[in-house]
Amino acid sequence: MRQTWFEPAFAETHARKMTGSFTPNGAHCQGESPNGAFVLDISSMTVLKEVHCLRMAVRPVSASGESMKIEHILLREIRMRLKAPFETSFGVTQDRRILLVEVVADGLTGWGEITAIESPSYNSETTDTAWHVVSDFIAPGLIGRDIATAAEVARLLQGIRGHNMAKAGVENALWDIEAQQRKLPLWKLLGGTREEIACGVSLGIRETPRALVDKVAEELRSGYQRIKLKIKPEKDVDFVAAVRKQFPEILLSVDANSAYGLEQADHLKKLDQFNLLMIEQPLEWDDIYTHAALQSRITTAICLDECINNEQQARAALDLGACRIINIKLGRVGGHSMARKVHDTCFKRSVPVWCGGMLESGIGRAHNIAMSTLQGFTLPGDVSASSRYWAEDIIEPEVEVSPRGTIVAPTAPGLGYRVKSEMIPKLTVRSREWSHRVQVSA
Ligand code: OSB
Ligand code: MG
Repeated sequence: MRQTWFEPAFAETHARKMTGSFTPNGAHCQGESPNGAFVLDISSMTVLKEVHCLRMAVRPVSASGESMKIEHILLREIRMRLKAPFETSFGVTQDRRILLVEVVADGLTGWGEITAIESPSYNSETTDTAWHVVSDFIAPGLIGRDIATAAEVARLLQGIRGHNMAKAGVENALWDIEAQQRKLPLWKLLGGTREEIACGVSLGIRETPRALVDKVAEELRSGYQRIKLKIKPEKDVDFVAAVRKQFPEILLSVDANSAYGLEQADHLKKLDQFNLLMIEQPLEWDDIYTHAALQSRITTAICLDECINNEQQARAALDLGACRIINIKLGRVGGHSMARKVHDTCFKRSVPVWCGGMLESGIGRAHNIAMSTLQGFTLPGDVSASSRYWAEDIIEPEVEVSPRGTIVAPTAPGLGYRVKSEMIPKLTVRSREWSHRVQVSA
């Protein structure tokens, strides 16, 4: 039998009730107690010194002594129309089919948004695949479970391969609940330190360079700190040249959403003359390796978006020299826990990160704001005002951007915005719910 002492914060959370033995096994501690087996993930904790006998709770409790019993899960599909069509290299979107996840645990309600889009053209998930995976695997796997922290959800769902966006919608709702339980704004629970986050905008492809320049001027008047232009073959160099000529000093970047191949490296190299902050995801959505070859041929920093689905892939990309910046999207990496791990890995290596967007409703946007307060988010994100997207958003207050191009992090516990539950039924086209006693579907 060996005993381990953990940092005080860990002792507070787990070291209360039981005695058991354990063997450190990679990032995991496994053991047994009178109440059965337990597994502890110690990857983010520091073991100070080992002694004889491990004291811990088998049913883990949170720092406040509470746990979250997942009593109810409600999955809804809502329809929302963007104010204007948004064109990327993979298509045009205007009518969003958004999945919302509402979870009740210990009497508190938390909200998450599944950021999958309608077609599998950004990554492999869609609104419908997420509906399927939440309905048939995630919700049945979590309902009735008792967890100490939302950070445990990822491990509970690790047997479900992929489907990060579906998982993130559910995990993030539990983060909202945990923050409410601890009476903290979510961003503080996550360890955020920025009270104000820097905002940029992502501009869809336009018909002409002139139309694009006019749009950029409008966004700059609103105060946005960085402009990102969507590009694709035939709608790239001339458009970027026109914007750069008109605005020589602004922070400017481009996003190709995998529209090019390495054989177009010489063409992409023409973008080097425009002093861009980055070129986002020029090559295949799942090909880290070839981005390394491209990065060695161009001077503009590559930022990976689609390619980075977890911490290991972030490490691989950085080790290979496939990018110099990473865009973190909560959905793509599977929720706040993994987003924070990707952030921490980048921060340790002094690699800047920023928060990407998926044309979210206010709920997803509020989660993005919380994540963006972590210290490594040093570049302006694609998190912009509700009114850029929607005639009316589903949260209150709506997300507003200051004339300095920032969003001030909310102070209320949890997400920090009220979900306008009176608005949701009107937008809902289908729903399904689970409770820990009976399964009800509608
Ligand atoms: O690649 O960042 C992307 C929207 C949908 C799918 C992919 C992307 C985007 C955006 C929009 O760029 C960002 C936003 O304003 O939400
Ligand atoms: Mg992108």
